[in-house]
Amino acid sequence: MGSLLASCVTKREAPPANEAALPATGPLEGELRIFNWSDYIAADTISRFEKEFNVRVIYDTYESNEEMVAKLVAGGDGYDIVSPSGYLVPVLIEGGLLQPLDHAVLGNWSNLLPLFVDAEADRGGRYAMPYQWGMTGLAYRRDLVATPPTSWGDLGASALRGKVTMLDDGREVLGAMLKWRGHSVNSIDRAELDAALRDALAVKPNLRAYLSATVKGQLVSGDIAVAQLWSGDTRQAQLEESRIEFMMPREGTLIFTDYLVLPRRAPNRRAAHAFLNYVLRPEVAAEIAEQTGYGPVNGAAIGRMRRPVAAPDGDMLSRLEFQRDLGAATDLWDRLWTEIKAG
Ligand code: N2P
Repeated sequence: MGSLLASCVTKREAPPANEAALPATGPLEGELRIFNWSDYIAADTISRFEKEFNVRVIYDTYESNEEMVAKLVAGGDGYDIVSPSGYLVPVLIEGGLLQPLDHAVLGNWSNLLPLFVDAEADRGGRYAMPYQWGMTGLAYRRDLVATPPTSWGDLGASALRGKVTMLDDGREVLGAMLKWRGHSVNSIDRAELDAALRDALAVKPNLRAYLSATVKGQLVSGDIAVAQLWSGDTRQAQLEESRIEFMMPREGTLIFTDYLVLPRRAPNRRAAHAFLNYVLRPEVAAEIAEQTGYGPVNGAAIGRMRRPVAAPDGDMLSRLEFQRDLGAATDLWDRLWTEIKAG
């Protein structure tokens, strides 16, 4: 992804002719193509939208930002909505890969918590609508570990050999190894990154695989005892197996907000806006957050949830770090991740 992104940003495709949002008013197109993270929507969100708005939705999923960006940069898939993490939003905007939002048709926007609207990914939401937030930590089966994990270093514990996974995501794997040694998840320091590479390669023989959302089934079956995993996906797994726990390693971890954006060439601009405004409804947002286990960014949704994820408090917050764009170091990270996967 690094080189793809870097080249598209350097080439700097001309931004859309009219930098102000083109109007998204008028009759909806009959089709909408959505590309979202897997297990990141409620069971009925799409079918209810299709019925109410008379739009046919094609819904595809991915497992990492890299996978999504590769498709976006290749330009061939005609998606109307994709869901990048916050650190990618400025890169996609800079690269001219997004179209601005038309706030005139996003009447439910004010339901969003100001904290998320004012986030540095895209202050005020010119291009990106906050969708959900979450954290990365360790999901583990309390019945399958002798002592609960406390540190990122526990992924390498020999007692767990073959019963451990890490996310299939370079930012996550290198980020965790950096945190383990007390560094930033956004480090661009060569020595710190070389150490993170060595640590990742040292932990690798202990791993069953690099796996993302799909690891849930293996935690439930007990094939995997400890997994680096996102908070919401862990909550989904906990509904099936109550012996699954989630913990934040003592060295700290990353917190993310994911956004909904319209790729520059999104063919169904009006239907895409209708979907965004639909997701901004309190009851729709509440259902999505409830069923996926992630944090709601929609203030009006919180009161409608049975079990809303609480915003991190002071002590937790001090150990959380948002991912940032790595700029020119993206290529280096990309090379290190390739080396880890191959090693
Ligand atoms: C969805 C996980 C998305 C969170 N299963 C990672 N940004």
